[in-house]
Amino acid sequence: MVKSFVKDLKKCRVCGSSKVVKFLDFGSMPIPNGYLNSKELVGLERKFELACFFCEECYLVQLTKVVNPNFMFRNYVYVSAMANVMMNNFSNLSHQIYKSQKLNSRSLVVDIGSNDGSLLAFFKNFGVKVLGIDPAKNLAKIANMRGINTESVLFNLKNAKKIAKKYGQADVICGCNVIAHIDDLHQVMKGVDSLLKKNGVFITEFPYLLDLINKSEFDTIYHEHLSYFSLKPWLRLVNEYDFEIEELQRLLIHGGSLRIIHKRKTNKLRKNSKTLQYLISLENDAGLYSRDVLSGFANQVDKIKQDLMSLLISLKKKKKKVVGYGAAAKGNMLTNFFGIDTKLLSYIVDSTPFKQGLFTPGSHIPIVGEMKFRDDKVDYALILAWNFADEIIAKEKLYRKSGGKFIIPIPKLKLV
Ligand code: JHZ
Ligand code: ZN
Repeated sequence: MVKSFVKDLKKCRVCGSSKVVKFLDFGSMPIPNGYLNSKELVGLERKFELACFFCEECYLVQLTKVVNPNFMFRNYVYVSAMANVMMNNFSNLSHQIYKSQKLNSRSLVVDIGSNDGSLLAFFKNFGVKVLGIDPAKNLAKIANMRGINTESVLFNLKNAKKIAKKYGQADVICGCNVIAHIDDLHQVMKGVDSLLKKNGVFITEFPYLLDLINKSEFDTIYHEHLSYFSLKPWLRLVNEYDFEIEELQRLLIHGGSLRIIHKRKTNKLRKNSKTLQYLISLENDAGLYSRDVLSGFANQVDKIKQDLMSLLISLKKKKKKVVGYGAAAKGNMLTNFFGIDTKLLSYIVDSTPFKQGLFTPGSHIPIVGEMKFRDDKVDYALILAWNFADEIIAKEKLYRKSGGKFIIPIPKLKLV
């Protein structure tokens, strides 16, 4: 039983300041991965306020309404292994760390938010010991079945201590696309601090606020993502626990992410990042430290809405068959915020077996497998998982050969 569905944060989750001000409001939205079965379509569907706040003290962009993680993540249908781009990214990360850290069969790699064990499977292939941590019981089960030892718990100091006692301290701790989902960032850092060896590395990847703003990626703002990091607030957080950034890499994944490699200040092998100050200056130029500049983001969102909605409405008038492609969480944000339902999109294609047969939250659009799409005569497919547009377009060559067109909504409306 979920005790309370939403908690209201009054202070910044990094610096504790109460100078936290709203700059963007999306109204009430369903949870982004809250897919429904046909019976649930008629029942009560919970919606929660979705608005972005800016901390005037440390510049963290964040949500202050925190939907209970037990409600949001218990039965999680998002599976990392569904996109090759993700797998290539994980393969690249494991290679980089295996080599730079000179890992061996005695080394332990822990992954926070390990999902189906996809990242750890790469480390395991190198012969290192691995441990996944993920509160989603359904995914931990899949990971354990494929031989990736996974503890199904939330990551916090208490559980980190238990894990350190049971498995020993880790040489490497990864947290990819998970830190932004955790409300109590100080618990994460305390947990990392207690579980990581003296000379260990802590690696994180998250969607980068600079890309979100520059490329109008408003639909990556949803209840699961509680923080939208730029480097100043991130650095402030990790410095508090005596970690420093050794290396920063900008990744194309998820519309633009950062990979950050941290070591303890006391680690004698630590080097200083060469790009940190450069990126901070780019963030400053882009207005990420100014509420007024961030407030202008609403206009970018409006422009995307107008362009996309007028296209979809004109296609409907012309009686074209239009569907969605990729039932991503971000797609649920976009369809709900723009008011797109089955009148405009007949269905959404998705390769994730867990999602097929279900309906999207709020917009109630049915999700079908790729075979249905390939059998149908579709005129236009709106790529809701626009971050994987290249992979999807390459996969669906025949659709385009037979006259089908793809619509890419972000960063700017494009037809291919
Ligand atoms: P995708 C996820 O968000 C979830 P989402 C999470 N909240 C997070 O933080 C971000 O990532 C970063 C499908 N697909 O990854 C698979 C096809 O059907 O963009 C997925 O359902 N065919 C943890 O959900 C969806 O698209 C394909 O060929 O917004 C993509 O979802 C490909 C490539 C994907 O993330
Ligand atoms: Zn702050």
